[in-house]
Amino acid sequence: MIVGLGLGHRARLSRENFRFARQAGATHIVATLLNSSPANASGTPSPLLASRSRPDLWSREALTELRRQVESEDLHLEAVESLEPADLNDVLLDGPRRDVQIAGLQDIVRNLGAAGIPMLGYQFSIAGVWGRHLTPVARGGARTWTFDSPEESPIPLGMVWNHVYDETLYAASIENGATIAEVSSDELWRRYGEFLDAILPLAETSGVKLALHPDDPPVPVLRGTARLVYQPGLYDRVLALHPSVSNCMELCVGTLAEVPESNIYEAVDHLSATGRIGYVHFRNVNGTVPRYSEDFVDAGDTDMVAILQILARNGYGGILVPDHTPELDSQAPWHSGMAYALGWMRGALSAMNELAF
Ligand SMILES: [Mn+2]
Repeated sequence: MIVGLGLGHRARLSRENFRFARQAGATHIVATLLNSSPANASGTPSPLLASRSRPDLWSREALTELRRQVESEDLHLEAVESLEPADLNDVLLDGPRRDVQIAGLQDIVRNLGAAGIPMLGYQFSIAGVWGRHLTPVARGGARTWTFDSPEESPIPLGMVWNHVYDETLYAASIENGATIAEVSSDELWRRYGEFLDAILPLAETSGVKLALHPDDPPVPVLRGTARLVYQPGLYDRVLALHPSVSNCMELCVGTLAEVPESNIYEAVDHLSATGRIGYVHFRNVNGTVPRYSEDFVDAGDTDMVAILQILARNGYGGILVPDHTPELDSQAPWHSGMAYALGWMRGALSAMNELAF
């Protein structure tokens, strides 16, 4: 298996961070173009991120330049992760610009292929990642993301995830109390199936794999909207929707371990046996829905060595990235947390004779 580093928002795509990744032993990068802000000082993620379509960031030229920058530091650009909410809000909500946005997403996939980037990690989620707080509850008081089922409110108009894609609509909605309609599970799966039908044939001819992240937090309904993959078995339904070899999973071990009354080892065994893992988010967690906290790779409920052994037994030879990790008290909290996770992963894989590169 191969150890990579995810650079989880646009501001992290810097030469310094590429060099940091290489020095910490990563050989591959998963890059995010999305401008999602980390938590503010109180530990609460900024609730109102503006999202606007940025075709300039997703052009063939820009993606090629990103790959060139990554490769100039002796790294490979394995995937780009997370679509801009403003690029698919009407695909998620079945809104008036749905067909225009599908065409835009087809352009993105085409451009990734032309730029030699083999994977797109994505989520198909209306409420998105929501309700977590940075809390000092990991080992030694390290700050980490926690979830404790906060009270849910419906989503205002002009918003998907915690991103506002239409400020006028959003402002009016806050004024008059209007919210998006409830979305049933059947309806969400219908929209998702149409999305896959429109994108996957092109992805396959472009040499790009689409890797779906599970819904985090993994609950059936959040803020009045159904969730797609909130149990490991629902990936079977995703794979059954379309037979394309480009229809893959972004296997987030942490998210799947948050699922109550589910066995993470059986889940990883079953899913890795399909051969359809695009790449792995290698993350540990304490607890399950309705209350959990993310933890160090060697400190949560999951035996991550056992996870590696299952992946190895099923022939998985792809990329593992740390996803998130608790932050270490230091002048570089994010970097030190990541360096710790990367070192642990390389050590475990080396001991198993499973470390590639
Ligand atoms: Mn993840």
